[in-house]
Amino acid sequence: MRRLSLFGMIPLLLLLVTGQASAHAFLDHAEPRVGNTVASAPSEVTLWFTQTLEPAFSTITVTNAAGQRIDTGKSRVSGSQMSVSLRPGGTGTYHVTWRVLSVDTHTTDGSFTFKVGQ
Ligand SMILES: [Cu+2]
Repeated sequence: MRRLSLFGMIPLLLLLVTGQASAHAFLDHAEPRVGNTVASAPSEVTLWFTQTLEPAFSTITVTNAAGQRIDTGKSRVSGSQMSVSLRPGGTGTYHVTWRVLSVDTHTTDGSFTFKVGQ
């Protein structure tokens, strides 16, 4: 009986997850890729979202391993894509924090890391 009720829940959970993903702008993928290691410091970070963004209220902040902010502060939005240029930040773990307003007026945010060097 326990096993049956667990299987019964799976379609419901999938429905909830899918419904949420289509209702707001969530991070689809990024360059440099989430959690990845790149050989040299990138000159910009680009994020792709699941919905079209409102440029005025969408931002990316990037800090280097020393915690210094290395993004230029001017995020560029094109459709569901957003980029920001970076100053040289050296090696180590970079933190990317994003906050976006999608065209359906919902705000979402999140963060991830990638590594430079080693
Ligand atoms: Cu939404």
